[in-house]
Amino acid sequence: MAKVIFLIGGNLGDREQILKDSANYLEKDIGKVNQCSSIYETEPWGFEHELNFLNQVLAIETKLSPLEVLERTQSIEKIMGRIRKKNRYSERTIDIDILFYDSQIYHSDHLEIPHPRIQERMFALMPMNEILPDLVHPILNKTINELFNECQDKLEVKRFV
Ligand code: PH2
Ligand code: MG
Ligand code: MG
Repeated sequence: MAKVIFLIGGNLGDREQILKDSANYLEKDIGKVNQCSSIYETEPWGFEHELNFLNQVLAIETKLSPLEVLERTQSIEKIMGRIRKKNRYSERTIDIDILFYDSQIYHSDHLEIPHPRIQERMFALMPMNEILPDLVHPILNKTINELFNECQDKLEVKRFV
């Protein structure tokens, strides 16, 4: 069994219900949810939008490979009504990102693990720091708590539930 850490979030629609539904789909299609962070309300990172995001981190146990996990997260995003635009970053109902898969390092055209921008994003670090402060980033060789303390991202991230 592998331990996979997901970041889920979106800024359109009934944000809280969509997070709950997505977590239920993840448990059904990928594996047992062992830990989940609080839900955080977060300012859009990397683009301008009037609607804030809700974000949450989940730790799931799975027997699936990284690519199988990716396929399933993409089908759940579709079911949950995600429409992809051409812009790099844009508003969405749900985005499901794989942050870590055990301590594996995986690079392909479609998938990069660990997620390459965790250390730049408070909206990922703060919920991770709540449930997994001692997890070591396998490339940066620092704990989540160290990355959280060093992160310069000043966008607002506050507990929502
Ligand atoms: N995801 C992005 C870009 N910007 N900002 C916030 N607050 N939350 C996100 O989940 C997010 C973002 C790219 O996937
Ligand atoms: Mg993302
Ligand atoms: Mg994504």
